[in-house]
This record gives sequence, structure tokens and C-alpha cells, in this order.
Amino acid sequence: MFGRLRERLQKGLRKTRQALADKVAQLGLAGRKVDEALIEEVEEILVTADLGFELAEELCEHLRKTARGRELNSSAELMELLEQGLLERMPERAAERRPAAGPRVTLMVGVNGSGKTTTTGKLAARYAEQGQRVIVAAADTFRAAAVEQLVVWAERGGARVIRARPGSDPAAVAFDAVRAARAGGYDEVLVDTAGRLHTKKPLMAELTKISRAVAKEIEAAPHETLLVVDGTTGRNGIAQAREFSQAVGVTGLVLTKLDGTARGGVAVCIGRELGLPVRYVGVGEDAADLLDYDPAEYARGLVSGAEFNSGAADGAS
Ligand SMILES: Nc1nc2c(ncn2[C@@H]2O[C@H](COP(=O)(O)OP(=O)(O)OP(=O)(O)O)[C@@H](O)[C@H]2O)c(=O)[nH]1
Ligand SMILES: [Mg+2]
Repeated sequence: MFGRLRERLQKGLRKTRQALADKVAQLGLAGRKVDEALIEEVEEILVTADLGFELAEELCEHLRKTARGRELNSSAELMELLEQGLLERMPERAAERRPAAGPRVTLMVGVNGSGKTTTTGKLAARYAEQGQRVIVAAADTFRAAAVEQLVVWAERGGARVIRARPGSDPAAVAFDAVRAARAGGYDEVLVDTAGRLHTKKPLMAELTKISRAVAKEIEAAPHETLLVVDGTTGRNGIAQAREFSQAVGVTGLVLTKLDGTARGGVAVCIGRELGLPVRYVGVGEDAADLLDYDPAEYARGLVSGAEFNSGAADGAS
């Protein structure tokens, strides 16, 4: 099982890893000394992978400390040094928040199209597979298609869907779902919300209202508020995360679509800069493509793997 997850993550981060590998290969490392000129070139490469300026600098400092003056034989040697440095600096995985008793309520928030509904569906499928009883609240009442999309996911996983007519109050739908979960002894409530721009005040206020509505039924709810960020948008996610955090107190991040981008480093960067735990990463459209964030595996997914170990990335050098 674990091997399969690792494979999925490796596959999901392939574009990021490959882009790094190609650029590092172009440095022509065989026989080059680790000096300031080289370190500067490496720093630029790391920044383009969206690891963030701060982390790129720290990794360069790691290179200076561990390898200054050393003559390198291959790209793989540099990647190993970077992997070591990265492993020490990955944001930790944090424990999930869970109530001592009763249903756990998770609110999914984020900008339009970031992957909220897909992630909600994937989580519902995962919990159901673990034997949990799941209710999904379709609190995206703007788009009828969003509800249908959720119903398809939920039926696949055996979760119950609480829905309302298009145009009705999303806070009421969320409240009804939590009430039904309490009454029916459910374990998990996932509230899918409509996408909204973090710059639009009234829509952000609506999220606060949804959050308050579920707290009327269960005081500590929502236990988790997950901000779903489209990984392909890179560092834009940071501004989004700040606004959403201010409005609803985000407890964790989900980075999606990492399979479609060479900016996979953004998960590390956003997590570090905001001090928010990364909970899950999305690397595809299947239910099994939502993976628990694992710092060590993630670091390896970014900088190691076949592309380097085979030496293929060294090309003509
Ligand atoms: N490749 C890939 N596609 C994804 C992933 N997560 C979501 N998607 C796709 O991204 C698109 C948008 O996903 P949705 O889940 O509908 O996004 P949303 O945040 O609910 O969108 P709105 O409700 O309109 O704000 C869909 O086509 C999904 O299949 C992922 O991890 N990898
Ligand atoms: Mg949606």
C-alpha cells in the first residue's frame, strides 16, 4: 500500500522533478567545483521551482556548509546534497483536529476551480472506505452542476449528500448537514463551498456565516477548515491563504493539481511562509490521487527519483 502511495506521489511530482533535472543537467556539473558562481546558478533554478526565495537561500547555505570547494561528478551528486538540505527544512506534518466525540466537521474553502469539490469527493471516498459514515453538504448553491458533481462522487463512495435548491442559503445547508450528522451518528461531515475570490468581501463574509452556522449545532465546529489551493498557480496561493485565514481561520492546506505543474515546490513554500500545515496533496483526478502530505516523501518527490539516479539527466556532460 505504502509503495503505491509513494509511486503516485513520485508520478505526481514528475513534472517538477523533471524540470529541475533538466535545468541542473544544463549546468554541466561533471568536474565543476561548488563555488559561489555555481551556487548562484543553483539558487535561480530553485526559485523557478517555486520553492520560494527564502528556502532557496537556505538550501544554498546548506550547499556552502557541506560542499563548498568540492568537485562534483554528476547532477545526481548535487541533487543528493539538495535533498539532504530539503529534508531538514520541510514543514512538519501536523496532527489532524478531531473532536473527542460526535461528528467531525470539515469546511472546504478556496478560490474558483481550485479543486474543492473534487477534494471533497476524494475525502468522502477515503473516509467511507475506512468504514466511517460520511455526510457531504453541498453548500455550493450557486451552480446546480456543482451539486450533481458532488452527488456522483458521494454515490461512488457511499456517502450521504445534503443538498438544497439552487440559490438557497449555503449556511442553512451546512447547518442541516451537521444536524443530520449528529442525529444520525455520522463520523464525518464535509462541507463543500462555492469558489470565491479572496478579494471579494461579501463572499468572504458568507464563509464566516457558514462557519458560524455549523458552530450553532456543534460548538467546536468546524474542526477543520481546509483551504484548497491550485498548485499550478504557484505563489499566488500565498495571498489567497492570507485572506482566507483572516476570514475563516484556516487550519490546513490542500495543494491540488501538482501533477500538472513544474511548480511542485509551492507546497513547501506556502506551508512554511504561512505556518499552516499541509494536510493533503492532489496529484490526479482519481479518488486515490489525494495523498497524505508526508514531508520526507515529498522532498524525495521533488529532488530525487529515477531522473537523477539513472544519471540520464546528465546528458552529454
Ligand atoms: N490533474 C488534476 N486535476 C484536478 C485535481 N484536483 C482537481 N482537479 C480538476 O480541477 C477541476 C476543478 O475542480 P473542482 O473540484 O470542480 O474545483 P472547485 O474548487 O470545486 O471549483 P468551483 O466549485 O467552481 O470553485 C476539475 O476538472 C478537476 O477534475 C488534481 O489533483 N489533479
Ligand atoms: Mg466546486
